[in-house]
Amino acid sequence: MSQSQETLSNLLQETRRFAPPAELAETANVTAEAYEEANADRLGFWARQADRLTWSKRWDTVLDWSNPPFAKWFVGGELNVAYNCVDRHVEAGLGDRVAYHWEGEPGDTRTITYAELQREVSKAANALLELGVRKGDRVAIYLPMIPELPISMLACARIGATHSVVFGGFSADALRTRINDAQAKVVITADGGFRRGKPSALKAIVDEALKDDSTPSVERVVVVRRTGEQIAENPRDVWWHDLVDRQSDQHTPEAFDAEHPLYILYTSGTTGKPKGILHTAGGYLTQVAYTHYAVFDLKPETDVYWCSADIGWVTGHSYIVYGPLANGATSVIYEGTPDTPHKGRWWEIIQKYKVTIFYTAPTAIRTFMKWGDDIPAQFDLSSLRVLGSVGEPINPEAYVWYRQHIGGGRCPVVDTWWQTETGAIMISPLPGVTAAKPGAAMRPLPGVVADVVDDQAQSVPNGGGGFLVLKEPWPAMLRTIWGDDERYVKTYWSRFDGLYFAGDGAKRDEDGDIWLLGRVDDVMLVSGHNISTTEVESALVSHPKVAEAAVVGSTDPVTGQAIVAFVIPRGSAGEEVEGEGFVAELRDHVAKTLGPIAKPRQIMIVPELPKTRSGKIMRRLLRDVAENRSLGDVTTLTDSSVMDLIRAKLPSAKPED
Ligand code: 6R9
Repeated sequence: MSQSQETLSNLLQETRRFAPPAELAETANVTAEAYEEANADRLGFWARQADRLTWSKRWDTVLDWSNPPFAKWFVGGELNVAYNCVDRHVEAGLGDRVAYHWEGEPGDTRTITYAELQREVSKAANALLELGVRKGDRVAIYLPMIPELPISMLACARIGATHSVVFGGFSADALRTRINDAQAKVVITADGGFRRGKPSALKAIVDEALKDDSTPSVERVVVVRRTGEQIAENPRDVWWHDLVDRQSDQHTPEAFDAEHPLYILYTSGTTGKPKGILHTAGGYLTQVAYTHYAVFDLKPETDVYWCSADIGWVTGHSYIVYGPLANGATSVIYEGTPDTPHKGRWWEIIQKYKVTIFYTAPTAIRTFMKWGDDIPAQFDLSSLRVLGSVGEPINPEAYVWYRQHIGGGRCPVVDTWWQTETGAIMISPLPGVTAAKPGAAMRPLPGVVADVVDDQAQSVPNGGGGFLVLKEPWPAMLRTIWGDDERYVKTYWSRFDGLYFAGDGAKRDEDGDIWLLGRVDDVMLVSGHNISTTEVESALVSHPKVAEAAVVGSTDPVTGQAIVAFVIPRGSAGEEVEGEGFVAELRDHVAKTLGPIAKPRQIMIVPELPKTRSGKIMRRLLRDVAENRSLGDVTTLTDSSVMDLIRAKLPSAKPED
């Protein structure tokens, strides 16, 4: 990035700091010494974290990096991931501890202890074996947020089958592509799940994906009964309750190699077919367990932890299933949407289960800001002690709102940067150590080596902007793209020699702390200045009447690209937001916050923004709108009618000077 990026970034100065509460700092699981310890001996540090797990055979070598970028961690070691997540806690006398408080959207609940989880996972493992699933086979899992989802994942892990969870909101086409790429032998699904008070029809989508022999690898489909809706039955189908309930609840886990494939998870990206990100057993479990313990300061005896993500995304894999269970945590799982049956549902869940650690995404936080402060205020959230954020850069205003209105001003907020590919959290404050800045992911965690570099791969000085890279391999790193080593090398390791390129823009502030600026494809070039969408969006969201903003660069004959903003007003802003006055006020506000160069050419007031199903803003579609093109691929949108709502707003939103 050019020098001009620096000038702009420095205008958005953040002076607020939130030091850890004294009590948390005193009792924190991880202190500042961990950074020094890892710096002094990075591999020794990771070996000590791996020792928190139970291995059937200890490794000989911590890392084999003789054939980069193909890493092998804990070479020669053997373990069973499901044993580590379940059985060992039961053996340690913790069988009565709750693993999951599950809350269905209609209000039905299920509490599962570690002892019950051990029986359920064993039965499901025996069922998969009966269906002929063996070590190394792939199993596709297409389930709603019900207990059978983690149970199925753990059953696969237990017998050495590799799971591929496909998010329940994906279409038949998306499901078919993923099943075929992984050559899945079995599909586990449900008749449906509950979303917004209605049963969804999952099984019909599976039938559509599998029709006319278009997925030849699939031998059987296991169907969980969740909604009780009528479904079409097929000879290859078997009901979960017919198959699993009659199995023995005893199963002896076998140890697998540390590099045994644990799961494949597809990321869509902007171009080409989805990439099957491959994670393996030992390194992955080591890092998710460590980061869950360190970043959330988990005290498994007393904490109640809730990550609101869907298990269909990597956040759910690492921080609902593998990390928390490896640590023997008690977690909450919620099936449905935050506004069913009312907009306080999440806060009601926190109050009910006395949740102490809560992990969610900026998109959710901004939605709650839009709905108004009075909603969380109706609930008792005093049990909370640590809050986390993931998925997108968190705008400083959203951060402060989250801290204040959810955390009561007393809970540290950890902004955690990572990716499906990294498997685990990489950059984040530590709640008992870091004086966090709202909007900054701060520093790489102990054992992680990250940097911000320019296009010549040189580290930028403090105050500079550039590309985020990872300089050393880490235990939970992806091992390859399933079936496509060449694409793995090309996508992540070719832009900078010997460095992992994350695809994100970042800056380093005057203190050396890292701020994420969004995907590099989203950076705008205005009159020769590189301007990050994230910074303009944060400036807009810092206006008291703005709940959410998305910014794109639109082709402009004069400036090359011009900034076009889409803005959702806050719930309380009411009528005031209609009309020219408000738009002018916002443009001035951006000019004051960031400088005149960042003033949007055009601002459109819209009711919704297009988001991917994991909650990330789809700027590509907004660029199509801004440039008056027909829309590109909308299949990953949560709700495609959002684009019609935005289009309907267009005539009134005329460009200004
Ligand atoms: C975990 C997850 C990865 C991309 C990543 C980045 C964005 C995630 C972030 C963040 C800024 C954070 N991202 N966390 N950007 N601050 N705390 O979201 O994985 O779905 O693979 O997305 O998400 O752009 O490159 P995934």
